[in-house]
Amino acid sequence: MTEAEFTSRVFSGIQPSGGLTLGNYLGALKRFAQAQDQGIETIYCMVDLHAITVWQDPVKLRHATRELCAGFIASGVDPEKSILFNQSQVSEHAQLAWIFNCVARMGWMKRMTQFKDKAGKNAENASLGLFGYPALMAADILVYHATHVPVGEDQKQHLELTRDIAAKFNHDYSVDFFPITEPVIEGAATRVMSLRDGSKKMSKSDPSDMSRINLTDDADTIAKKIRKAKTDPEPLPSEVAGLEDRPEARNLINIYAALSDKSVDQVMADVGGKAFSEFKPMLADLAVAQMAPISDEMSRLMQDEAEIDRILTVGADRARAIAAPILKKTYEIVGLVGS
Ligand code: AQP
Repeated sequence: MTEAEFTSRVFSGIQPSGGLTLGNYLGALKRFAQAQDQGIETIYCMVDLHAITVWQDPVKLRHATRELCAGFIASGVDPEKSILFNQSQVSEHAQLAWIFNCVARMGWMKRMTQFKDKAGKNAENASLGLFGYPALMAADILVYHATHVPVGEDQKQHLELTRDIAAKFNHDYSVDFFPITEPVIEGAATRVMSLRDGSKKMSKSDPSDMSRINLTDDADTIAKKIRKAKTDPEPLPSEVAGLEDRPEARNLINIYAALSDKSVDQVMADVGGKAFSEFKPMLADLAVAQMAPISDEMSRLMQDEAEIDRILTVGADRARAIAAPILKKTYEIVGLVGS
């Protein structure tokens, strides 16, 4: 089998490790819905096994998984058109991850910046799961022979590792079995930054709630967070080049561009030279107009948890139908008896 024979298939996932942020929406969810609407086969996963690589309260994890499912649907992912499920219901992910634990090298894992960031100074005390996170992520993708993975910029290194694992497996076993996956990191908001610090990624686990816009924030909260977002004293520059070395201004412009589906150049043509006191209310209005309907729809969907669970189970059955034969073939290639 050559690479060209793999049909286009999109896979991506999000951790139910807290509430969804504007970063998750612009960097991932919005683009997931766009890929689905282009008619490509799309598989989207709530990666709960990834979430537990750091401590999760069980009650909160269950809630966050269902809320994440509501977030996917409210952002335009249709469970009829896409396959939508939670990772732990399809055991093939964890089974293939074990094979990849035996393919990936310790040295590769040690280079992962996300591990270093999340483990912090006390790496000896981090879970083994956090260290092996990228092997599970490679399994998530490759158990479907996915060819394209839309993600934010922060996942680039993990996707390079996915390619390395696929290539090493194919090489070690002299097969052309796993595709060399393409990361799809596109658009103005591949890295939405914290509203309090333009050098830090907007993240659902940041201790400061003012650093992020949550998909569940109401209109007043969104407007307040944008009004209070850190900026510098200068007005916006008149050209894109003037945004260099102004990370907070750049971030707000990127968010505006992504929300309005315009390029950064187009946005600068519209708002260049304005004071932040004029620009921030424009951005707040735009954010509220886009986010409020999503937040309302999430609340509506969360009123029927049984229906969310049903959607996840149906999605898991559909996912397993693709994953099981690929895992079986992997076991055969590896030489495991009984497969
Ligand atoms: N700030 C961001 N800008 C653009 N894209 C982002 N993504 C996350 N934050 C941003 C993208 O969202 C998808 C799912 O991410 P995840 O939940 O699996 O993990 P993460 O990247 O670690 O996100 P968080 O919010 O920072 O979670 P925590 O705080 O739990 O670690 C990915 O495609 C990611 O690129």
